[in-house]
Amino acid sequence: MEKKWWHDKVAYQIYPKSFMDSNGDGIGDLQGVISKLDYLKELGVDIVWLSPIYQSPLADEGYDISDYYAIDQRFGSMQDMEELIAEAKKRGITILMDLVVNHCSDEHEWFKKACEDPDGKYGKFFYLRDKDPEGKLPTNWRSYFGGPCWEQLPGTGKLYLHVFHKKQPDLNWENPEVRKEVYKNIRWWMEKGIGGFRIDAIINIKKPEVFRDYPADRDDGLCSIINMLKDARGIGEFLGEMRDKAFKPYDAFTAGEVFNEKEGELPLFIGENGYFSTMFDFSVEMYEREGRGWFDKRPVDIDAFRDCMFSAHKKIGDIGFYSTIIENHDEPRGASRLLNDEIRNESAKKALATVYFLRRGLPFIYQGQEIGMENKKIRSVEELDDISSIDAYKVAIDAGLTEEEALKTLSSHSRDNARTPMQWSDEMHAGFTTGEPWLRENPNYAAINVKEQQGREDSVLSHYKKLIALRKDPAYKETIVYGDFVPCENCGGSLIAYLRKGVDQTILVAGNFTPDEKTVELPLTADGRRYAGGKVLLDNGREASVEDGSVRLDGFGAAAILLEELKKS
Ligand code: TEU
Ligand code: CA
Repeated sequence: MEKKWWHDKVAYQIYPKSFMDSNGDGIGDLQGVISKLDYLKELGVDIVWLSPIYQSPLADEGYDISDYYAIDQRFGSMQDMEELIAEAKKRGITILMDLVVNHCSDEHEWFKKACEDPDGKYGKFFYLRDKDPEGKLPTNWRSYFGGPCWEQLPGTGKLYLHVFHKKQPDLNWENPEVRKEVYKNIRWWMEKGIGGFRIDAIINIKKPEVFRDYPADRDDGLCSIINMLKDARGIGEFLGEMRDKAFKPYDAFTAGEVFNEKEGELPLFIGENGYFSTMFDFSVEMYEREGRGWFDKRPVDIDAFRDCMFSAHKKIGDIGFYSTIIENHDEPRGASRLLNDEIRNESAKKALATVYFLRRGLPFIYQGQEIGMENKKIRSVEELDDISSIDAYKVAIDAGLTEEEALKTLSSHSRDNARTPMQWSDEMHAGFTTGEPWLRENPNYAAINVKEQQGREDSVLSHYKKLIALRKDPAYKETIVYGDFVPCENCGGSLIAYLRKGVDQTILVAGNFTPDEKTVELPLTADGRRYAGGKVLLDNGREASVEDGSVRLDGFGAAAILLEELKKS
């Protein structure tokens, strides 16, 4: 595999609205981010992905952009943005913007002009259809956030398509003018000195040639939008063009948010000369995908997590580099989702960090993950901010769940879980703001916060620092970044173990997610011998050792161990 500058880096996702508020209005902002750059530097972060900070009505918290060339004043100014890029650079940190171009906001100038003149230039920027006199919609597709994908184009006799919220009209990528605008914007931001983009919801830009109905899958008579994605062919033409015209000239780093790519498409997306540098490994999300709604998601435990991880590596092999995650702004907290109530302790959180972080791929840490932040209990529907969660609540009630049951579902799945204020200290509002936070903080901030963990050698935060340092250690870096991923298939329940095989060294990574001591048999060496022992490079404070071909782990133990081969007799 051709080596790239970003392969050995560590990335961190910031959700600006919830990261740090600098002026007491309860909303995180760019000056807040700047004030925490030293914290990120000390942690060992090289790449920062900023969730959207463009001008936006914030209907979907910034994933609905009304001006791609302006910063929303709640987050700051363009001057603040320039300062952030420059200050980050001084610390060796590269900034990634979020590229949200499947749709814009209904408050974008293009959409307003389309309403004024649907048959004119800007009408062609969107997917418009004439309204049927009988009121039948063009298709029965359900938007990701609930309800039909079609909405009346204000002031006209037409409908427009929105695969997400109605305030997020889909841009018509078939129109070369739209693509030209997108590429122009990408180049404009690259000129500002950013390192590249995380690319939002990109699989949705290609629609099928023929718009048709699919069998309804819920009582609302609608069908999942995924059906139309399956019929869409030829996304590669758009993505290849974007790569060549916008990314390549700047050698931009790009991380695609790709769900539902088709069988065999992985090499096209992130192989040599792929459309993107990398894409996220969403195998856990794909595993749990809802049937009838969020309440119907398949629970993920440690064994499911391990199986997803192993199959993802099998699938990607040497094709490219995944970006690895345990959470992001759309998911519940990794520690809450993957560790059940009985095992959610600091050792297990550090074990989880270990097994995900030392995989092959580019690790992304989501803000607060590094201190083991957890889901927040949702007490009432009024507390919900996220549009997707509000819909999921309704879907659960319509399906016959009680209010209590529906809220329980939301407490485990709501996107708000990831969006509560970052927990900096045990001061009021977790040290996030001196005002009233836009979203209630998790009441556990007195126990879980950066300040407390910074001073403690055995904290989750200290463990992340050690993981990052190990990944960058010249003695092991080559193996951790490029070594093969060899799963220990016979791990057993609630255990995860794999080898990273480099040119001349093998590192075992293992985690025990039970309170009891466990032993896992290791695969044999290439020439059929057992591993004799090993040097612990990192552990989570619990004991781990290798002897006679197996690894022994304390309850909740996790470690990275440099394996020693038995000398040939
Ligand atoms: O998410 C895209 C996506 O595929 C969603 O369906 C995601 O699975 C869902 O939000 C889970 O509830 C991206 C962004 O990450 C998300 O925050 C935005 O809301 C969405 O695009 C629209 O821009
Ligand atoms: Ca603010």
